[in-house]
Amino acid sequence: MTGRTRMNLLSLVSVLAALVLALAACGGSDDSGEAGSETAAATTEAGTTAGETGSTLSAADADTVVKAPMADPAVGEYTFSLETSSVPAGVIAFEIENRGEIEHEFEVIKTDVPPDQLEVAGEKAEPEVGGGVEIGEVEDVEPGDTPTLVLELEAGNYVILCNLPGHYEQGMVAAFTVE
Ligand SMILES: [Cu+2]
Repeated sequence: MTGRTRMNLLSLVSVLAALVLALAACGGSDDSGEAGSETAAATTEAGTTAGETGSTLSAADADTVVKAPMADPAVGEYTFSLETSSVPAGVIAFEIENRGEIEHEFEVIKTDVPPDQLEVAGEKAEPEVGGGVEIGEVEDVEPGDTPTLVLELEAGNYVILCNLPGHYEQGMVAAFTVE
């Protein structure tokens, strides 16, 4: 083996090693950096379009299940009757049930604005005003429908509301706290 060949072999080895390292670094940052946001987006999208459990999280993943009837006739058409208003952080499965006579929505917003103080524009609440962030929702919940919305929730203050025209203003909102 000549000196020149050995040099070439050595540099080939270091180029390969550098490539492997670079690939490993790329893979690693993708996994840690974007997996979380993709999960949240997929959940929101599935909840919005299909009105069913998110594609990446299922009810089987839930740390906590919260029965979440809405429009119970004993309370009123424009109401939520959440089983609990406070849960530990983690994966929460909301078992929604429309017990009323008209269509509603189930929208989860992370916000520090109290539920009765959201801004209203036209006939709708503007829960993003004041820093609110929509975490997930199920639209078009018809009477008798029982969709499950599965979301990963971090600690903080949330509101759950129905934002069909006029429904928020008639009181269709509830406070929800994640500890
Ligand atoms: Cu409603």
